[in-house]
Amino acid sequence: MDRRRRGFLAGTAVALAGSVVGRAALAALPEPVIQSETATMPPLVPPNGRPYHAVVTLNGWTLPWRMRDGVKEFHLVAEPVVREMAPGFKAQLWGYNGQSPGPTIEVVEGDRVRIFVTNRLPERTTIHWHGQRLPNGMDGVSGLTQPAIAPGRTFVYEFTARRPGTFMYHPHADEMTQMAMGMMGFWVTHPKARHPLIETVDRDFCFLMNAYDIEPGASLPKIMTMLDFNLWSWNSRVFPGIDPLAVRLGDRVRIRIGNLTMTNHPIHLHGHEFSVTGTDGGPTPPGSRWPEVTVDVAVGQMRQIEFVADAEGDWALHCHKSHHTMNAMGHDVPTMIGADTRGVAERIAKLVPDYMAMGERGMGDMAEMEMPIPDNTARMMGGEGPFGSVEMGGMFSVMKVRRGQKVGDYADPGWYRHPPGTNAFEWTGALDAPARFRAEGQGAMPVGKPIDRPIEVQVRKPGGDAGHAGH
Ligand SMILES: [Cu+2]
Repeated sequence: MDRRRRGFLAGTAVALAGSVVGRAALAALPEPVIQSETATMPPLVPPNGRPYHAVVTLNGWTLPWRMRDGVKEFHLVAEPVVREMAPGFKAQLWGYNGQSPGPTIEVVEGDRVRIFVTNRLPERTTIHWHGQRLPNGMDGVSGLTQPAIAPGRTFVYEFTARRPGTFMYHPHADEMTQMAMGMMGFWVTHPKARHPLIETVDRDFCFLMNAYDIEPGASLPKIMTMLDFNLWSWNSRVFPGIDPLAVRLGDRVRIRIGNLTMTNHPIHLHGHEFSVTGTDGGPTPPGSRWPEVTVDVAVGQMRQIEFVADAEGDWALHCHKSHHTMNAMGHDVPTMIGADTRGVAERIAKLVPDYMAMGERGMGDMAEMEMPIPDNTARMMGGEGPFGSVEMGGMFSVMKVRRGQKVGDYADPGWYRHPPGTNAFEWTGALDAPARFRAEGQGAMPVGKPIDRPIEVQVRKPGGDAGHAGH
């Protein structure tokens, strides 16, 4: 953690001398802080202003600000970035300040906020501050509330963060392209004092859900894709590239989730029940809360869930759409379960080098297959756990609840050591045939005699001739 914190302050946060913005303008601009690492950074303890309990962005970071005459000044730079989406797989995306998504912005209810947005993209952009109460002219909708920010130009947004809660930011200019390329970021406004609907928590995590369509072996997303994305990511990372959520046993935990993909994601947590304590519309009143283990986050929505992490272990946290816990693959693969493909691969391999028959026992083998994949491609599924492959990809992570996790320590504690005798185990005794097989067909409803004559079936077409009616 210390290594990371030092890295955050010294090694990886690089002040950028802009060639885009003139020197006179730079004198008034806060230096943009650029992040080059994909590791989850520790919470940014506010150095000034009203104190708050900072969030932790999964595989992300919070943007430092400059306090100037009581105004919190941030500088976002929209630019092409290289994002490592998983070890061994880098994508060419667009983002902010060196990463996609951009840095999380954290402010306090009532803060005056000034955000400089410099456009280093090859095309125009804006930023919309999703969910904020602000003057209409600061809403960031290209053409509607402002002219678009041309390449090379810097715009200033300024407003008071009026409402505490969970928000995000994203372009509102050529949205289809710019969001498909990864332009988005998280925004948290902390309450300025004790709030009747906002509890103090021990750990406060956040991430945005995004999706990309990148051919195996390629690195640039296809921006015309409407629905058939092949990479389902949290903060532009796919499992096993998503960091675990390290938690101390007994912690009250909040997880804030925003959805900027083109479909809904039912997010499921193992081992605990949570309630939805807020949306991008604000905190939910206690009377509206009920226990859940899965929360569906629709397109353009945000949800914050809360619970007490009272069960030690490694608990999966994932999207419940099973195709969203897989990485890029060919979609045109026929189902081969039960098919005997022995010999087929050898014959096809003579025509197609590197061909491999896929999944005759299900697709689980894919996780372990040492089949050749193109360079710069995340495996379809994998992730080595303590008992073998986790056989997951995409929107999957692990919440690691540990008695010994220190307050404020977000480092991965390693795999859970299960107390002896508490793991599922293999049965090694005798296996009698299950009783239900013997009972089948002999109960209160006998099968009856087999039908020994052909059955004639005729179909009546709607609106067809009644004379052809069958029976
Ligand atoms: Cu999903």
